[in-house]
Amino acid sequence: MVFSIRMRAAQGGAHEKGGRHISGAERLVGEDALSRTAGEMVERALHHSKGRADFIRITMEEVDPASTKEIEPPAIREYEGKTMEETREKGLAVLAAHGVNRTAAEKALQALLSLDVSMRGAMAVSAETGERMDSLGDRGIRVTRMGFRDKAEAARVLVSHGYEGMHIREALVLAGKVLSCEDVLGELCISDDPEYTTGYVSYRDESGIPVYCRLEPLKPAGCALGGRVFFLKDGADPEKVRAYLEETTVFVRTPALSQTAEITDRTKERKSDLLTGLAAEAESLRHSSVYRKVTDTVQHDAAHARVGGEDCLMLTTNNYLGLAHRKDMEEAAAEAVRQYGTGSGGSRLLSGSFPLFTELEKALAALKETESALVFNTGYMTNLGTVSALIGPKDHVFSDSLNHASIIDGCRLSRGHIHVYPHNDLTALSEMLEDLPDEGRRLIITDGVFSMDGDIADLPGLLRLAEKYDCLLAVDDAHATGIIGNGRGTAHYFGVSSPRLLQIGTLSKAVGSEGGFVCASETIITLLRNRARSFIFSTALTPPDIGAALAGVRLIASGKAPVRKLQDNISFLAGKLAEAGIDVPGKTKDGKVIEDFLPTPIFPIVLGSDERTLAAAEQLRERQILLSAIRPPTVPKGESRLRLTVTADHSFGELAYLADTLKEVIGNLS
Ligand code: WAQ
Ligand code: MG
Repeated sequence: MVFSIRMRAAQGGAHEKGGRHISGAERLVGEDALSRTAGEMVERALHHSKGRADFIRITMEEVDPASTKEIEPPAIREYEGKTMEETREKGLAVLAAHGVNRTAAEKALQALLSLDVSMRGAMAVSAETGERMDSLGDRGIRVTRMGFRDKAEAARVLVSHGYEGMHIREALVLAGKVLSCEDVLGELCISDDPEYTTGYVSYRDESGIPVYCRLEPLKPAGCALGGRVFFLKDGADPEKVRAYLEETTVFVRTPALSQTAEITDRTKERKSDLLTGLAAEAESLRHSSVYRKVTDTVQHDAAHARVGGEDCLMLTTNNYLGLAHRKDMEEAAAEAVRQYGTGSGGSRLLSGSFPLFTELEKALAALKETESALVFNTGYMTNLGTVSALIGPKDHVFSDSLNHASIIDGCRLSRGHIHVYPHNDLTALSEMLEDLPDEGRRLIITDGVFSMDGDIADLPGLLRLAEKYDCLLAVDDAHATGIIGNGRGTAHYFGVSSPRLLQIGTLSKAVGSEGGFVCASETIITLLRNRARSFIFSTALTPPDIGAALAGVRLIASGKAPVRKLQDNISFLAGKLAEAGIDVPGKTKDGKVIEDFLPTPIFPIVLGSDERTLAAAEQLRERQILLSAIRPPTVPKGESRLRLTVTADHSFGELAYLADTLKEVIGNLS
């Protein structure tokens, strides 16, 4: 037996009581799919981009098989305009070419665009005059009782032609049913989903075949106004149209997209624009202040490099301890090559896990005092794989607003609910946690040392919240491992540990090699080994990477790495910058070193505009000082900065020279 299941959701109470419409849906399903479908509809109402519904009504009704009808789906056409205006014009022209009076179509479009609340259904207008014909107000005609005959097959065919997502599926069915009504000449539809800018017009072509013409973009992104217009033949009875569209059950056959010539048209149309479009984009980047390029650089150690034929003092490496250019590290890498070759040849789970991996993971777990550890190929892949493995669509992740891009991307990939809390603001975070419904897993994630600001997360405070609200807590120690907490990172710096804590880090910065890692409980590591796709589907790092990483971790753990020297350089530079009158958040202010200054090697000198920052970097470059000009999107607009990183390889003399030169250059800026 087939059931019609309908959902209507609103915010601020029921629609009748003045609630704002959030979402509506209708499907025809077998009895076995009733409860699952109801569940999906509830989810959709609770997590809608227009807001969370607090009123949800679900109706289920068995359909009389004798009163059902089966129809062909419309053929799909595509039109992508360069501007919204152009696309709207195209939609009007297409309607006008197929029986709708041009002025009537324009009038209907204007009527849609001047609604102050979206309608729940469609308005019926005369295809001759554009005058509204029904008297159903905001409600309009609600097309219901329709679905694909074989929903899974229809979805498969659509997806295989690049048509993904539910919008087009639902719209094709609706448009098909509407065109199956004799009295309707065509339809115009704009989505009310603020993020969905594609709409369509539908009509019958010269041979009477129903056509669904997608129009992109039909409205500006972020606009929550949408609606539908049905164009009725002259003399049609709107009540008869309504009764048919609301009461007759219609099944739509599976689209046979391979047979429509229109698809080929789309491909042709797109190709001709593609290459010119890309070239124009690249060209405009080249002239912009956020243009990025790569330069050949030969590093001698962490402080000295030859760049473009010139010897420079370098303050722009994350090789904080200088381990990447040490003889003993190079020898460890070479020895690993001699024993295991130059490449791993496979994923860790297949053939790629040579024995140095086990030793390295043991050494990392010991360094961080956790049960277990897992190595990934890069820090970026570590965050991507870890967040997406632990968090799914029903879960919640709480992410500091200044977290690294790899964390942001991991959150997006997880498809969980993302809650961004203001930087290091534990009050705001606890309010967010307090407001959360009880279901789903929660993960709080933060940089340990923030990469662009050099400040440190309040890990003890975060851990208290994680415990109170039953969350996992992940700290990314990319810029903390080998540096703070005697080289053991943020957790050690604060003296905290917990089975709910994940300590993420990289092997590519202070450790002097390449890769990333997670140190955590055996349980978490087992989950990551089995679920983290960036781990599973990457060829393992190479023997020299791991040989060097193991040597680096051992140097740090044994106290033989120059962690102390790095700390001395950090406080020396802070003193010199204070003398030079250069403010560095968290380190110096008004010619003084801040009491309890942050012991991190990252010195952000915020200059404001991209232009000032680039000019300063350029002048420093002329004086053979190399540091990075950090601009949006890496940092917020208006907070462009020189980011200098001090390492253990710098001498006091060089740092003093740096402070003097900075003072002079900043003094010269307008
Ligand atoms: N019957 C009549 N009108 C409806 C119905 C219905 N069952 N459902 C929605 N509407 C009206 C209502 O006024 C909404 O405000 C408006 O349509 C837009 O509804 O190929 O998402 O559900 O990718 O936002 C077009 C797909 C998506 C384009 C349309 O409509 C594509 C969409 P939404
Ligand atoms: Mg919608």
